[in-house]
Amino acid sequence: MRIDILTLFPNMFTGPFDESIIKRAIDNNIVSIVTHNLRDWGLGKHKMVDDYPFGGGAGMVMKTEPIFEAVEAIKTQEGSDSSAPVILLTPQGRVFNQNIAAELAKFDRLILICGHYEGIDERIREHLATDEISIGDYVLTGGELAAMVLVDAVVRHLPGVLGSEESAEEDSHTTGLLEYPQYTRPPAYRGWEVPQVLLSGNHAQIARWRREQSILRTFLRRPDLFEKANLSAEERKLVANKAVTRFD
Ligand code: 9D3
Repeated sequence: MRIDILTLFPNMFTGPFDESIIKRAIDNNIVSIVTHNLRDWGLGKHKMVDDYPFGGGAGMVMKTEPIFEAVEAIKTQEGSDSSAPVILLTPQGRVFNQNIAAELAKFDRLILICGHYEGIDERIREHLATDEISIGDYVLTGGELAAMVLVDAVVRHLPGVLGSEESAEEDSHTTGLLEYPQYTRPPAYRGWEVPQVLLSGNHAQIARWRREQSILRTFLRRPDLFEKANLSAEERKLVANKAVTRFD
């Protein structure tokens, strides 16, 4: 997959993509992440990329021409795949989630546009972007961190990025439940003990305990996920019997 990112702050991307799993994916040629400085398509000798809003008001608006011309130039680089989604990161977009990440991972090219300043000329939204994505209901200073979040979540889905153990583990997220508590050595630290069942070696019992913990934890912390979770009648009863004791 190739991911092109248009931004006024390309340096913001160097740190996060130069570590750990994303770095390995890049080194293994599973993904190539190309940042482009929008300033390179800026207008005039000042390389202008933003301007005052028509109708007045506070803040600056990102200009249309640099972004259109940047996307058109980028599209012609390396096989002009015109089916590549052009994704605008914006607080007004649809809210990103694991399903969207999996869907985006199926494309062999993505083009991301990071907004900055108070906004972006509406014609970019209307005539250039094919998708608009927000990463949640809080205000960032720009689309860059949102683009990094999106890239990280998408790249994890590409074949060969995760080990077989990790990708199997991903299924636990697809069950729609939160993860069970994990422990490692030592078995006791400052008197805080690891649950006995995990030291028992009884794998059937361990599996049952973990499933139960996942269910109870999801019920208590994420009622929205619990409602949608794929649970047996027995498992739902378990919660009715056990979880209530927490509210006593
Ligand atoms: C004055 C109204 N503001 C909207 C809440 C304007 C505004 C604030 C911050 C417009 C853009 C931004 C910068 N944020 C993003 O570009 C952004 C974002 C976000 O702020 N939250 C969650 N997801 C995203 S994706 C891009």
